Amino acid sequence: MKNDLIDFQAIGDERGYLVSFEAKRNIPFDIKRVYYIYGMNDKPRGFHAHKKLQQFLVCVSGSCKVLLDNGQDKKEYVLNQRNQGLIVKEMIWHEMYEFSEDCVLMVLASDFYDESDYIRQYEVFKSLIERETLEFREYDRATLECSYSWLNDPEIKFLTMTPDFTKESQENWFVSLKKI
Ligand code: T46
Repeated sequence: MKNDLIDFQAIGDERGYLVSFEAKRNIPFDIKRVYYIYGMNDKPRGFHAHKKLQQFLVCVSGSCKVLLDNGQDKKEYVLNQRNQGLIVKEMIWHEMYEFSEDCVLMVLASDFYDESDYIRQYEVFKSLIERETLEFREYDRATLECSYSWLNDPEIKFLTMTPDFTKESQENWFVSLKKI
């Protein structure tokens, strides 16, 4: 998974630091909502993905860990820099945990709160990801030749309920496809 951490310029002088976020300038979406969570304990939060929402997480006080999971790879991030944030795009499963006592996690979001945008069951998330990554291709002769060994693999044969077949019967079936 590519690095989703973004560093921001902190403008500092003898009075302290200032960090600013601007929609579509240093934040890659229009900001429609800002919220923050605080007073966390050892109970992890998150455990969902959003269908369309994009978010940007900044730990403005203390620290926490965030796990991002795109359905194929998982990556853990530590948020403990005031001038660094984590992009959480749509269809990314996220979990937050190991909050320090003083943790305040601020979130910039691309849309208003909408519970119907949430996917809160991991199995549903996984099946939606798998559907997105399915690739359709022509059933050509190369596929036919590969499929002979796939379909004779005992586990695949069992799972797909494929009956016994010969190369010749498979060839006849393939030729018949062209007539449809
Ligand atoms: C994320 C982390 C950091 C609202 O009414 N409005 C809102 O804008 C939000 C975000 C939540 N809620 C309600 C929905 C629930 O009844 O507040 C309750 C707690 O929300 P949730 O269980 O989603 O809280 P977290 O901390 O598990 O997750 C939230 C965001 O949903 C999530 O995307 O990144 O904060």
